[in-house]
Amino acid sequence: MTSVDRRTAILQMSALAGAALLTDTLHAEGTGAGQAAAPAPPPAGPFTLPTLPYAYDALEPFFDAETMHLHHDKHHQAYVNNLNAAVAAHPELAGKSLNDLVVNWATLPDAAKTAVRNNGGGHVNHSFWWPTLGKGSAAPTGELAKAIDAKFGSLSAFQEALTKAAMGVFGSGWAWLVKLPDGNLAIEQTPNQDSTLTTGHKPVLGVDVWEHAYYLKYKNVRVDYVKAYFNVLNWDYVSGQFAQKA
Ligand code: MN3
Repeated sequence: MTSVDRRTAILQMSALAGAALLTDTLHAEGTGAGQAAAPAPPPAGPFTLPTLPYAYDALEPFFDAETMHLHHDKHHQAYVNNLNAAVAAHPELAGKSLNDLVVNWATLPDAAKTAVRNNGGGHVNHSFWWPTLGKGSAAPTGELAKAIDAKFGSLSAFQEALTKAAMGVFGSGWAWLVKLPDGNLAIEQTPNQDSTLTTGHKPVLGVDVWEHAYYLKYKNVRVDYVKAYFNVLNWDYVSGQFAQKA
């Protein structure tokens, strides 16, 4: 049908059915009661879910495969989708890097702040986190081993301090080992999906203490999950990353 034919057909239909039909149609569209379109899929970019750098069952029995599927494929994906939706809704965010958005979320327009803080934070935190897990060596090496000993006295004292911080997060959040601008190590907590990058503190490693990270396997016993975390912390990777950081 050509466009002229289509217009003719529409005019004929209008003439036959009269203004009442048109009014009904408009009314139905306005309320969503007519042929409502399915919700638009989230934008596919600019941000994308990184692939898990090991198999979903690679961290068994400490982190179970079902939790890893949900955590990576659903929770992390949701942060990515919501961040992409925020960027689509706020053209002034276009072209900004993930780090730029997360570091500067507080300077963004009010309508975009919360979405970027929560979902940009969720994306940056989880993207950082997955590669720090795996079954590497049982202890830090090189510069990181020296720095942990210097700051905490021993690896076990550090583990105790991080566990205490993880247990002390009220509700959902993270406990981190960070490198401060002066080069010193510190343990910090962030609520929700706040990132330590916002305060200029570079994460070295961290433990996600949102219930989505452990509830299927560990129920309400967060301390057992934190113990398990130390069994899947990839010290080789973390030590290598630390040595590379300026
Ligand atoms: Mn999580």
